[in-house]
Amino acid sequence: MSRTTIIAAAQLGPIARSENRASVVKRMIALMREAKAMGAEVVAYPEAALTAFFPHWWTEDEAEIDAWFERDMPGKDTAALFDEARRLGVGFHLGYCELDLSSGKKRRFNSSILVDKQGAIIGKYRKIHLPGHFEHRPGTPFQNLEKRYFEVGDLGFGVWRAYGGVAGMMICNDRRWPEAYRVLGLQAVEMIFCGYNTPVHHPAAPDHDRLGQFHNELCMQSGAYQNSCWVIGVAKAGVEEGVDMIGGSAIFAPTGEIVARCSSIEDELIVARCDLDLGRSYRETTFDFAKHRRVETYGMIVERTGRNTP
Ligand code: CDV
Repeated sequence: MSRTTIIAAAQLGPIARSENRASVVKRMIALMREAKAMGAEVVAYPEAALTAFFPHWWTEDEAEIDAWFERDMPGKDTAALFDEARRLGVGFHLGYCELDLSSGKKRRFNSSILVDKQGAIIGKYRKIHLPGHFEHRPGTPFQNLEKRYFEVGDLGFGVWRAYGGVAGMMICNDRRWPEAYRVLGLQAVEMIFCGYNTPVHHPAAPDHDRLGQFHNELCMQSGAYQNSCWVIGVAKAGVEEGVDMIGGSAIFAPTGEIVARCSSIEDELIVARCDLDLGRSYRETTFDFAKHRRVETYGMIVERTGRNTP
């Protein structure tokens, strides 16, 4: 019996700094309904999907920073998304900024969750590879202050039984790091959800700009292929408060092929019929980890080549 899950990626166009969460959730619900109409079992939203991507701006005002974060999930404005998921019987993946007060101390994370068809949260991930810088760089056209506004995630890369298979998550910059996929691959992940906010311009290395979309696809194609899994890359796209974002949301098969890709930089839904057994022929041949991975020799190779020596 084939295991097929219809997966939707709901790209979001720009979100204005002044746009409130209720308005964004309304946009997301419209995409969720479209996903349901196309037979999707799960719909994926981008990183920090509920607001404009505020790490592009410097502020020292604690209350202003906190206002970009969710204290509760679901909260006042996001409850409607959970209610709609339950009503339609569609699961979802959501990236959001999490304010965690549970330890009595304020902790901020760039997080994502998996929600099942009954509207229950079944998995949470907190972004590990935070890009950008901590200090104020007022001379640049925009900043990436993720290192300032978020702590490094403390939940590792986990997997959950969801949507008929084994699901995992990573967030934006994580997708550029092979170890993120491999830790999930070692847990036999079958679908990886990855939301992102990626500017076209890279202030620290403008010569990389022309390759933004190429690198976006390169890392997700290879991550999918080398770990025999589906990857759902879903973007915030378009010009958001003066920052041009690459978009290019796509669904990657375990073959490394792109099977669906957004063609706009606006709110747009793509859907793919994902055969979860497609990964099996790779997992049991080329990428049979137990048979072919030789971790015990890798340290020797690092020593010999001198890579990573301080
Ligand atoms: N939100 C991100 O993690 N963005 C980074 C940018 C800053 C390079 C990315 O890897 O796409």
